[in-house]
Amino acid sequence: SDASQHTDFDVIVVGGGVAGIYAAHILKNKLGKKVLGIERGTGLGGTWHWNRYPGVQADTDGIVYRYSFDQETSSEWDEQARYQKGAQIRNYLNEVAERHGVDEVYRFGQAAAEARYDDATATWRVEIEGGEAFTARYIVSAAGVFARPVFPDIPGFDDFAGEVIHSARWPEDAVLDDKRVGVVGTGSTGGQLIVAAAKVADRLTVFQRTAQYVVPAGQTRLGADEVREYQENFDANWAAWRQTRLACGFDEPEAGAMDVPADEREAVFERAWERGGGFEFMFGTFADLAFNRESNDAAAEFIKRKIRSIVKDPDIAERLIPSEPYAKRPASVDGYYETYNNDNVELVDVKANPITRILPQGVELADGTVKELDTLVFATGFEAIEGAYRHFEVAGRDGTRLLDQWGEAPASYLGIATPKFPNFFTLLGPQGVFSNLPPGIEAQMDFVADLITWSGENGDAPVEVSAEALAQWQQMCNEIANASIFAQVKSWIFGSNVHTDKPRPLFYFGGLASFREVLDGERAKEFESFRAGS
Ligand code: NA7
Repeated sequence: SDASQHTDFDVIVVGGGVAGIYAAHILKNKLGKKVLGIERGTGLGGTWHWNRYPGVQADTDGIVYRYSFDQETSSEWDEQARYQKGAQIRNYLNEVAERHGVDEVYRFGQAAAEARYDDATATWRVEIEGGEAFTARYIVSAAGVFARPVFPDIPGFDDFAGEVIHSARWPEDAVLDDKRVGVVGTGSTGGQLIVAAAKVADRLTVFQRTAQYVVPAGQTRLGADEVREYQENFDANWAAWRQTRLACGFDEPEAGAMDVPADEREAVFERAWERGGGFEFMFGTFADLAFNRESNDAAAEFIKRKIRSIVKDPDIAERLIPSEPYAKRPASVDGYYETYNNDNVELVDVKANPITRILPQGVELADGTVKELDTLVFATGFEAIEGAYRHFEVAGRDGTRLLDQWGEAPASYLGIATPKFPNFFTLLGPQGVFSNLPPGIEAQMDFVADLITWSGENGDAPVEVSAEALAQWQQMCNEIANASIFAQVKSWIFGSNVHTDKPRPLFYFGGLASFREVLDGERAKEFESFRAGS
């Protein structure tokens, strides 16, 4: 068909976060495509645009929490800081986009409301909120992993006299100084927020449902020589990191925790604790904490001992000690447990004593106690991945809805392609790679670019993944995920924070290096799995 002559754009990119910016860059500058970017926010940055709560920062090292295609950073980036703050990452993403002319293709403050595939012309029509519509041959949906914040279902929200805030929708003018603040949720977000809020609030009440394992982040300053070494070997460093599982920039050990004597094991954990970093503690100490229960227990026991030694009040320490295995996305926050030694901080166990309703003056608990508050913050997380499509309706061949196609077992081949959705590519769709996200995104988008080029070389043949290829991928993802200890706890990685009775593995746990091998295998077989439409 020659439908391309009638489309407004070659490609529409939905979302302007880490993934969307890279997608728009590759499509515009490498492939020379006519690109439209659609971004709901008022600026670029995605997760880093929306998350502005006090204390927000990356907990993956700055040397790897960035793109690898452009060695420059940005005016606010602190080359010597181990971790960048949220505002620094937001500034970085915006400056990278400007440097490559990517910001120019975006329309801001306009959400993609609907996308519909027309079989006859092999084109997509995307409608934005307000009704304007555009057509394109391809869609790259970089709609976000954390696009849909979730609030708990507690009655009385509207009665609260003070301010109710979700951590991912922080109002510019919100201040916690000298306020009576409540924080619900103790995940990665809650941890950062709790430490920051405790420093300024008059009183901080933490409402904890499930205690988590939190190791120190280890924010520190790199030496000038370390920074130089990193910059001089930039490409070689990245080439090596792409060959690892997590691509977090640390060495990944071969040995399991039970392969070494107890005193050595203890010493390895102690060094990792001193250095800080959640992924580094979980994946840089021993190879098998996520897969071997005995190894996992050893790490968990180590952290439990740390909690008991840091937290002065033994009752509070017991409440902070997790009863689950160490198997969520690993959290790391400097000063987390120390914060509970502060006089202005109170810990409420809402599993034992749930919040029953919100009153004008605060929060009422099951035992009748009322916690009076000026500001109530929900750091209660997100409906990961699928959530982005609750307000973006995507209809593929025969009008099939994307969320219906995914159903209760969301899966896309390589996190990229779903049967019945020709020329529609997700970045970090369900069952994409579990790794440090920027290099995972680059790997996915480089592959999508190759698919688009291949289609162009084949008379614009629609690119559609076969059901068989997806079924095999899904089976492998499920097998690996279900063998991991992560499957034994509820978290957004399994969608089980929202879909509580229906865990669904949302990631491929085989690591980035092997993920990239699968991509290369597809390239070598000339995209054999993507010819369902032909
Ligand atoms: P998470 O990791 O999903 O954490 C959400 C937290 O909120 C967690 O402690 C939850 O407890 C808690 N929560 C959720 N609902 C409730 C209710 N109804 N009552 C009490 N507590 C509740 O989200 P984050 O924003 O911290 O992190 C998301 C990702 O962003 C993170 O992993 C990084 O990749 C960056 P639960 O454990 O469910 O009992």
